[in-house]
Amino acid sequence: MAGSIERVIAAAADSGLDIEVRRMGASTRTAEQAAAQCGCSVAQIVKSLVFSGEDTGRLYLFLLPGTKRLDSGKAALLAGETLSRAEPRQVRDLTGFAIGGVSPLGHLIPIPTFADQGLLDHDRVWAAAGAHDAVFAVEPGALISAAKATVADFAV
Ligand code: 5CA
Repeated sequence: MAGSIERVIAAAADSGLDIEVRRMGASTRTAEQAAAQCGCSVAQIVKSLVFSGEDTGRLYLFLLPGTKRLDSGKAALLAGETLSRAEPRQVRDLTGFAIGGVSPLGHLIPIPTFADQGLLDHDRVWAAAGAHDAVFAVEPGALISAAKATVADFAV
C-alpha cells in the first residue's frame, strides 16, 4: 500500500524512535518467515494481530511474540467484549496495512493496543513495517511505549 512504510517511520519518529526499515526481498508475512529473514528467533518477532469487537465493531491490536498465540477469553476480558479476527479488508481500511505487513505503529486511526510481557524478555525484537517484506528492529520497551500499548496477560 502506497506510503505505508513511510507512515510507520513517521509514527516512530513522532514517538522519538529512530527506526531503520529493512526490505528483505523475500516474504516476512509470517513470524517464521520473518525470523528466517532477520536471522533471529521466532520469539523475537512481534506478531501484530488485529481483532474486532463483536458488539461494537471496534478494532483492537495485540502485540505478542511469534511463538505465542492469543487466548481469546483473556483478550475478550481486556476488550470488554467478545472478539473475532478482523476481516482483511477492515484491517486494510482502518490500519492502512495489509495482513502480513501490519505494523504496531502508524495506523490510519488510533487503535487500543495491548502487548504481551514476553516481548520484554529480549534486548531487541523485530516488527512488521507496513509491507509483506519490510521489518524493523527495536528495543521492546521502546516499541511498547511508541505503540502506547498496555502490557497485559492475553497470550499463551
Ligand atoms: N510480518 C509478520 C511479522 S514481522 C506478521 O505480520 N506476522 S503476524 O503474525 O502479525 O501476521 C500474520 C497473522 O495474520 C497470522 O498469524 C494470522 O493470525 C493473521 N491472519 C492471516 N490471515 C488472516 C486472515 N485471512 N484474516 C485475519 N487474520 C489473518
